[in-house]
Amino acid sequence: MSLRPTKTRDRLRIAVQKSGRLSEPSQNLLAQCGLSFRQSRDKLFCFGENQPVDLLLVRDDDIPGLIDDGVCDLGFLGRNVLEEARLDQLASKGTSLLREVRALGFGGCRLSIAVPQEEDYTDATQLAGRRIATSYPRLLSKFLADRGVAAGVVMLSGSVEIAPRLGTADLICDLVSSGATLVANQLKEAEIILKSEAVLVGSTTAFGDERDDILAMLMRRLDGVLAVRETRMLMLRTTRADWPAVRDALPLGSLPTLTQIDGEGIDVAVQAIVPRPVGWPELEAMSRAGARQMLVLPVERMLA
Ligand code: PRT
Ligand code: ZN
Repeated sequence: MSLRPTKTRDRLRIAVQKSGRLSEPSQNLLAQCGLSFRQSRDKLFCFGENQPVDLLLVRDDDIPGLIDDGVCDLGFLGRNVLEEARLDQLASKGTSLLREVRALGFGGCRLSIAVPQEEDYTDATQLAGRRIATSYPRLLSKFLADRGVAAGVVMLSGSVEIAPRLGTADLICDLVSSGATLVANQLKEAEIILKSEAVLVGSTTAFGDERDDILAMLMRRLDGVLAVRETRMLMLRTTRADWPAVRDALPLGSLPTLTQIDGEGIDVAVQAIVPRPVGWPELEAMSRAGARQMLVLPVERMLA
């Protein structure tokens, strides 16, 4: 199959990180959407077996360009890489077609400026005149410009955290998740520049061919998968007399259905779709209001 961009196509092509943090969760998400693939011998291409959706396995840094060139229609990417690429395109071309289609809820991290642990950091004015090492020069420069701070931006493509010890920079601006890497390098988080997670990236231009319907199918399924991740089914029993108090104690946003379960009409069963996990304090509040036999269940599939 040719990978050259063509004007019209009847299959959707998605760029996925070949190996790395986003590779497996991205492919799992597509599997949850009911898509199955057959991988090519060179492991660079996955042919969609049950839907007209194929995958191209690449380095994450190549994904913005592949979408921009029309080689791929969508991609799974960290918001940090997307936003850096968008700023880069805006600076070089004055425009960017890249857009965040959905936030996916995995690969969470922060792009942050870190300073030496012993530094008493109060605000961004302290960054003035210092050299900051980063792989995200556009995002860092924008942050500094927005605050009117003049600092040096030192571009490094890797091992940013050791730059202060090597003397190539004073501070760093890098991705942080647990914070362990910063601690190991005697640094601490001072400013969060961007809160990131994996996102589905696409282009602002419509396809005008079969891909529009395939994309609509994929988004319907993806939204279903993303919605049920947080959704819980809550089941409980109560009496008709207690129901008003129990209803008031239901987690915010619950959609309850009431069923009468005995001839006298005293006991009722309640089923409620709750848009997020239900914690012990909420169950205890419902119990105080008169709820019994409470069950919280995960939801496997949901189609609105
Ligand atoms: O080979 P390829 O170019 O495709 O992969 P890559 O090495 O560029 O990317 P990869 O797989 O490391 O990360 C892909 C995406 O995962 C990133 O763009 C982020 O959106 C997201 N992500 C989430 C992270 C982290 N968490 C993360 N902790 N990316 C990198 N890190 C690194 C960070 O750079 C630092 O070195 O982990 C270290 C910090 O981690 P903590 O836990 O010690 O704070
Ligand atoms: Zn990369």
